[in-house]
Amino acid sequence: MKMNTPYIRTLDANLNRVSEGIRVIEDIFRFEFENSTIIDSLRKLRHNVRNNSQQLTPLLLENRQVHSDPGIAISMHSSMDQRSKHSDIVHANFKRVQEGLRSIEESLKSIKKYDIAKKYEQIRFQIYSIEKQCYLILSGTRKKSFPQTDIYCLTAESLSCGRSNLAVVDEMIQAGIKIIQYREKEKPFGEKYQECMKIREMTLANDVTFIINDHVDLALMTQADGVHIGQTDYPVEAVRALTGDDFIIGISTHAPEEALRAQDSGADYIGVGPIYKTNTKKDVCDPVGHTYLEFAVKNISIPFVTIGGIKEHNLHEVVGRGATCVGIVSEITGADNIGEKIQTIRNKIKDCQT
Ligand code: TZP
Ligand code: MG
Repeated sequence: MKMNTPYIRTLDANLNRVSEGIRVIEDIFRFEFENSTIIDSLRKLRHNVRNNSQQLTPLLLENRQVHSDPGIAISMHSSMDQRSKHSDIVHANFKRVQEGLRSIEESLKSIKKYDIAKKYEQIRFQIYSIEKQCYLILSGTRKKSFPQTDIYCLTAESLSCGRSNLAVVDEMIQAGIKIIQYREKEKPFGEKYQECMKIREMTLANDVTFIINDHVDLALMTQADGVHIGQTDYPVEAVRALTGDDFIIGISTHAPEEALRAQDSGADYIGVGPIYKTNTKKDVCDPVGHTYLEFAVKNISIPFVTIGGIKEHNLHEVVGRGATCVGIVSEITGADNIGEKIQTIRNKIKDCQT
């Protein structure tokens, strides 16, 4: 097919500009802030910037004319921008990335590649949301973030072989778990409050992120790190207005549209599931299977927890498909030896990743 060279060259230049801009920000968050959540999100987007237009690579290279580009001469004769602070460099590069993405979209539309243009529009929206997260970190407003970890544990007293939530949480912490959700549907609020106050103490002392299921009021009262909500709960934006920015909000999702919406709404992480049939959650929808997990692995740039019916025996199926953090309830709370079970699961995850 005959292609319009100026649009191809614009596309080529901006794909490079966007990747380079993302890389600059990524390196600052890698070496200066050591923030793995931001690094992972940016890395994923940078790969998508390349992969989404892979089919056009030969065309882009054939049309590249570095020496006759007047933009290069102008750039070589202009003085270097003076940016000293990391925040200035990050800000300037986000703008560069956003402008580049917009230009990519327009070029793709001009050569009638509408489907690919849509993918870059999606990346631009994701970049807006990561820019906000980076800003909050740089300005010192945000101190909490979803930890980089392999297992997300949840409580379930009725599935804990007679052990209390507190005893189970203690074993999870001793086994090195880095994030725990308090999920308790049966008890009166007064009791939940007392338990969460105790768990807050235990998790703070051990640098464990503490999330409370369903109840944003309980999470705020007990100074938990965050709340986990469902699709039919209050909207993420409304919860955020109540909690402020230094608070983790997670939301369960069951389909690609829900995941994309959650990401745009400023959620810090999503639940992806239920992958398999589970009896732990009562109001649960049918299993979503592996296809939705594969979508999330490819397209979601915020952290996500793969959950629902995950056991030692099927772990390899989800980790093999790219799940990096698994949410597990009954397989862990119901284990004879919780510490040993966690270690076994952890080893299996590692084995699948190598
Ligand atoms: N959200 C989606 S499935 C689920 C939750 C809380 C329950 C998962 O429990 P289990 O025992 O690991 O299947
Ligand atoms: Mg809920």
